[in-house]
Amino acid sequence: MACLNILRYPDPRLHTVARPVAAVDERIRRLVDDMLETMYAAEGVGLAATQVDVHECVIVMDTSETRDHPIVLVNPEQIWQSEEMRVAEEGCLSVPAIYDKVERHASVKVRALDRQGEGFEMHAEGLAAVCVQHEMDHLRGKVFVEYLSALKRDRIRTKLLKKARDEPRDD
Ligand code: GNR
Ligand code: NI
Repeated sequence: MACLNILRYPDPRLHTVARPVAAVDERIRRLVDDMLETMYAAEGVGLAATQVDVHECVIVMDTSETRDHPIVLVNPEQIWQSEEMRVAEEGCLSVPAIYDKVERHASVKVRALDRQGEGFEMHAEGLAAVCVQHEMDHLRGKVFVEYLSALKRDRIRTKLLKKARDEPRDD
């Protein structure tokens, strides 16, 4: 397994739209395992392949307290959403140290393939609902800061560009 580099906003590659996975093969299973290692190392509750510069529809999540319930979603489709909306504070591993409120569906149903290529459905609420909607946005090239005002987004962009300049990473 390997820990992968996470792209940081405003990297334009975060706006790439992911393509569906054609077959859940050894290459995809290796990607999933590397993404899980990367997510746990970064202490995130989710990670989309887009964030590690792989533009295929793959998400990993773990919203358990105990950090031992990995969920793998390949080619996820949202098949239902509650009318009820909820505002929650969000963060993103691609937008470090920035947190702000985003309104999303309170609960959703998602259909996907698992690590073995088997179909399954997941009903998510609470943090899992926030997380799966946040991750599916990444696959469409959307970062949560795009829900914020242009003023906030520009301030975040400037702050992160300055941080990247002052604290370069070798990638
Ligand atoms: O680790 C993460 N925490 C989080 C908290 C509130 C709402 C969404 C998230 S997802 C984020 C990891 C990440 O960036 N996934 O794309
Ligand atoms: Ni994110």
